Amino acid sequence: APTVTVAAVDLGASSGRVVRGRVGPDELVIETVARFVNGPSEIPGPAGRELRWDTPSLFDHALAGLRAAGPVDGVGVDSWAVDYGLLRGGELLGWPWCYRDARTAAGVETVHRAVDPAELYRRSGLQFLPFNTVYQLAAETRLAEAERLLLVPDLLTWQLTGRAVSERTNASTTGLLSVSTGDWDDDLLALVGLRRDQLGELVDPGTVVGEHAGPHGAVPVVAVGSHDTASAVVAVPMRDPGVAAYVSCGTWGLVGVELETPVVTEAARAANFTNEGGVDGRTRFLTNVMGTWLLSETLRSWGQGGADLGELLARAAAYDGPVVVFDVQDPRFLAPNDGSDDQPARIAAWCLEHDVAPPADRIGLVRSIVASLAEGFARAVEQAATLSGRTLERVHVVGGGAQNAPLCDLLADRLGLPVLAGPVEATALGNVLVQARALGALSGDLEALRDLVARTHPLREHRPRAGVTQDGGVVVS
Ligand code: LFR
Repeated sequence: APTVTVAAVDLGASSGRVVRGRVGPDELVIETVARFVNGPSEIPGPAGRELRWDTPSLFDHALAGLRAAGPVDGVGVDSWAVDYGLLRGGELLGWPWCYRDARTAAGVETVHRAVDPAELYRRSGLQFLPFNTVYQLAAETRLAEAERLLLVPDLLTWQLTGRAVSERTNASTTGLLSVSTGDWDDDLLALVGLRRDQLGELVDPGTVVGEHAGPHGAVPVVAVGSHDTASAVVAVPMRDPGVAAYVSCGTWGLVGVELETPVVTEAARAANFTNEGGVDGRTRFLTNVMGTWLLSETLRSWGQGGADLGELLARAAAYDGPVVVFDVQDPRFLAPNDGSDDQPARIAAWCLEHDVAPPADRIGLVRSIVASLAEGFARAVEQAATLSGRTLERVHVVGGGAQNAPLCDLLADRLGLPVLAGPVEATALGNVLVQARALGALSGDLEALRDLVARTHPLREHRPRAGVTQDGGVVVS
């Protein structure tokens, strides 16, 4: 099989990148050719501050990255889930809303008045997150005007090719796709006032969607697992998915296991586990844990951006003062900092409400966040095992969190299982791998793709430390 060179556009909530990958049966090398910051823009609206994505600028960065990547054999796009753009006459009807905007509360009420949450779960298999597209649409005022609704990666794919599709892994995060048929649920579409002809044709990862007329000639655009988490799970180097859990840790920590068939039991719903669509028809049985968002917003409130995170984490690892393990899943942490209320203040308020002293200083706070994330991840791993009836032997951590050694150590200690850290760029790798297979440079199932990752990317093993079962902190909840 020939070697191919492909470009992966990977758009995250806090940063985006364009990665060039060379892939063949024994080769998987990626190089980041462009990296740019992202984040919700706060713009004044009739009802106060609105959080929206400046996708025109974001896509301009992606296009510049594609030019910088030089000649390639394919392009694939992935991004965070649930958010969408509305189009009319080929133009955006305003910047896409960010899922962290508070407008969704009203949408949740509207939908749950019409359909019982237990019934919704049976239909879509999706965990309850207040920002699932179905709730956003119930709060959307411009849907009737729109000719098209495209999720964020499909929007860029449309811009590149002129073809409107709904890639299936990301479509599964809307709450509008049937977990049993894999097709849109007409009753739920009707409930939010969405017509099938407003949606793009459903396509599976691996489909060649069209061509992008780039500066170096026409290039096929390949649908990948366009939900970033779906791409990340492709590149989790699990040798035996039956005994491994994964944590894809970036802005969010997505914690779960891969299944052949969905689990839509009442117990799974109560634990807020989702059945999102994976590449090759697999099920991503996982739950959203708050993730490094807690850290990045804390740093942002200190006016520090991301620059000093490495140093702060190193100091936090050596910190021997009191550590508070708080509930990272408290919904108060979902919203961005605002003028009067930021993440450190919310954590302090949580502590006071639970009769524990808030962290005394910044290093103590960073350490508490790391310990609390590890606790949140550990609980989710245990739930994934119980709900799926599996006995786990190891946990993989991929994404930026794989670089956070204290986090991986605490997770290993708490679970008494080895944690295998890496690759950091799992999402981009998953994107590149699915393209390479679609273009004929690779063959085989996900295990074959993961084997290539394992052969080309060394993992760091964090063994549970003897006698350490938690962080020595106060566990309250
Ligand atoms: C991770 C992610 C999660 C999704 C959240 C919001 O980047 O895609 O999987 O729940 O962002 O879209």
